[in-house]
Order: sequence, then structure tokens, then C-alpha cells
Amino acid sequence: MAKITLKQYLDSTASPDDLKELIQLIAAQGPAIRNAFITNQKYADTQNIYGETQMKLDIWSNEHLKQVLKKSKLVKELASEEEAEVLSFPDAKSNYAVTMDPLDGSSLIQVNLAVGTIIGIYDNGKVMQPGKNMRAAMYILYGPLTTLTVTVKEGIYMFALNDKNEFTMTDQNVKIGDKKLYGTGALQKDWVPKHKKFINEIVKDGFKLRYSGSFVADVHQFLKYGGVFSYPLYKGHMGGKLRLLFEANPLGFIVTQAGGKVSTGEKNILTIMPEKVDHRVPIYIGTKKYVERAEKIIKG
Ligand code: AHM
Ligand code: MG
Repeated sequence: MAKITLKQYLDSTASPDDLKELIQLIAAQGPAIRNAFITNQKYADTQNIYGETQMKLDIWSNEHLKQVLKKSKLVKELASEEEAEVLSFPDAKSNYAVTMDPLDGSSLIQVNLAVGTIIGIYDNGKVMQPGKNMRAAMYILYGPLTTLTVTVKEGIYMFALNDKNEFTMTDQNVKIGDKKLYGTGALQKDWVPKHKKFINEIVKDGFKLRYSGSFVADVHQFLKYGGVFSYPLYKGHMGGKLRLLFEANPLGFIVTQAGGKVSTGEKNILTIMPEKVDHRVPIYIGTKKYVERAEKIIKG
């Protein structure tokens, strides 16, 4: 039987046509970004596709997605991890607002590990709002396969790019697993005592370490297998490292849709009103019972 394409899946949901269009447009940039991995590398024997001096891939992906979204007329506001200010496109015909991390985990590009594009979509034209108001969220993961995970608030669906550059469904209605895996960021010498206590506890309980340095890749693993990813607040960075708008909210929304949880250790991240574009948060994300275990220690 023919595989279900992203378009066929979206057509089976209650999503408005312009939302389906927006998701497919962003998905269609997956192959373009994937190709840029070759053309933008130092060893490439050509100039990049714009014929310009080769740009860092995260900057290139930002420029590329920015132009595509602006031209689409589907997006009123765009916030990007690579931009200091929120961008407005007043002549847009639809009222979507998009947050993007064009290439999360970009420090891993040079060592050929998985990185990804993270997207949050709101349908009321504003990016500065709590993550729970999201209308849809998605990420594209560039690993041995290029995969797409999406929610339109009707569960979590995963797709993989085939040899015809189409995304076809690999996983439907994904529910987060409960394997005892963990990954945690920041230097151990800088951890606050409560975070140290949490990690010591789960290690004693038999949790296995899995940490790559790419948030989107690590969360993808825990979403499928189960586990808990954390990037705590730490000495010198008492607000944490990861960004609310671009990293924590979209992946938090997806993990929550899959039955998992996302927390600062004290409260649900999706309820936080962003104070600035670059708002950062400590994060515990993954299997619900493991995130609650962290909360018990952090709050206690
Ligand atoms: P970046 O946007 O500067 O790449 O930072 C985000 C990344 C996440 O993808 C990852 O989880 C984390 O930073 C890794 O940080 P560290 O290098 O401190 O382990
Ligand atoms: Mg990032």
C-alpha cells in the first residue's frame, strides 16, 4: 500500500487550508537545507546556491527560511533565534506568527551529528505569547534520514523524506516512551545542588546517559524511547541557557501532545509569558513521571 504523504495526512485533519500550506511550505525547505550542508561546506567545490561567499549554515538557513516565509504572505510575524528583533510582514494575507530556530545544535555540523529546524506556529499574528497558545509545531531533523515531526493539535505524527523528496509517514499518534534515559547540560561544577540531587537520584535508579549537544536530536530520542532531557539553571546563568520561544516552547508543545511534560522544575514552561525575544528558561522535558520527579526535588 502507498505510504501516506504529509499532504494526505494534513488533508485528513481539521487544519485550515492556509495552515496546511504553511506547514508544507516549511517542510519543503527540508531538502533545501539538507542540500546546503554540502554546498556550504568548506570542501564544496562550488559557490553556494545564491552564488555568494559561503555562509555559516545556521545563518544561511535563517536567511533562506526568512525569505520563503516573507514571500509566502502567510506569516505576519516571525521571530528567529538568529534575529535580535521580531520581524513583521504587514502585507501578509494570513494571520500566522512563526518562531524558528533555523538550525538547532549547529555546533555539531562540523562533526556530522544530527541537527534540526524547530518551528512554532501561532494563529493570531503574535509571537510574544505563552507556548500553550500554539496552533501547530514541528521540527525537521537532519540525521542519516531527514525526518519531520508535526502536531496540529491532533497528536504527533512523524514522516521521513524519501528518494522523491516527499515526506511519507513513519509513525502515527506517537506517545512518549518510558525508557530510563537522561541527558543534561551545563558544566557539572556549575550545577545548583537541587539539580545535582535530581541527577544523582536518577543515575542511582539506573538511568542511562544520552546527550549529544543538539537539543532537537536529544528530545527526538526521548520522545520515541522515553527519558528526561534537562538544561538547568547554573552558576552565572541563573535563567538557564535554552530559549523559550525557539527551543523550549515548540518542543515542549510536541512532547506534551505526546503525553509527556515540559517544566522549568517549578512550573509548566508552556504557561510562561515571554518577557523578551531572547527569554531563556531552565528546562526539564520528557516522560511525564520523570519530569515530575525533577519538579519534586527542584520545588522541594
Ligand atoms: P545554540 O543555539 O547556541 O546551538 O545552543 C543550543 C544548544 C542545544 O541544541 C543543546 O541542547 C545545547 O545548546 C548544548 O549546549 P552545551 O554545548 O552547553 O552542552
Ligand atoms: Mg538552538
